[in-house]
Amino acid sequence: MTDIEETLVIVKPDGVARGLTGEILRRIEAKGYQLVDIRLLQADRELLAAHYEEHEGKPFYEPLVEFMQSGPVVAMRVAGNRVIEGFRALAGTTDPTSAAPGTIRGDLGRDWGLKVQQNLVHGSDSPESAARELGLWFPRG
Ligand code: RTP
Ligand code: MG
Repeated sequence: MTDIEETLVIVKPDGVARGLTGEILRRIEAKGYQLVDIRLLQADRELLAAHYEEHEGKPFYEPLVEFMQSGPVVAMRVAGNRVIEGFRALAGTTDPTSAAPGTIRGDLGRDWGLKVQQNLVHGSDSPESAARELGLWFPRG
C-alpha cells in the first residue's frame, strides 16, 4: 500500500558538530526517501519551546532546550512511503546506549555520560506532529 507522507528530521547539534549530517542524509536517501527541503540554522528558544511544547515541565525539558541551542542544527523535510514511522525505525530508540545496531543512534550514537538528549536526530512521531513541526521549521512551506 502506498501512503506518501512528509516528516521533519532534525540533525541535532551533536550530529552537525561531529560531521554526521552527510552520513545521516545518506541513510535517508539509501532507504529511498526523498529530500524535499533542507536548512542549516541556529535554533532559538522560541522555536524550540514551540517544537518541544509536549515536553514542557518534564525533568529533561530545560537541558534539552539548552542543548538544542548549543550549535547549528540541520532541519530536513523528507518525503516517502510511510516515512514518519520509517524514519523513526531508521533512527532507533531514544537512548543511544540501547538503540539497536543498524540504526542511526545505535551505530553512531555515543555514550557521553548518559546525556540522552545527545542522540543525533529528531523525527516527527505522528502525522499531526509532522504537520505541526514542518510548519514551525519551514514556515514558508
Ligand atoms: P525525538 O523527539 O528527538 O525524535 O526523540 P524521541 O521521540 O525518541 O524522544 P522524546 O520522548 O520525544 O524526547 C525528545 C528528546 O528529549 C531528550 N530526552 N531526554 N530522560 C531523558 O533525559 C530524556 N528523554 C528524552 C532526547 O533528546 C529526546 O530525543
Ligand atoms: Mg519525540
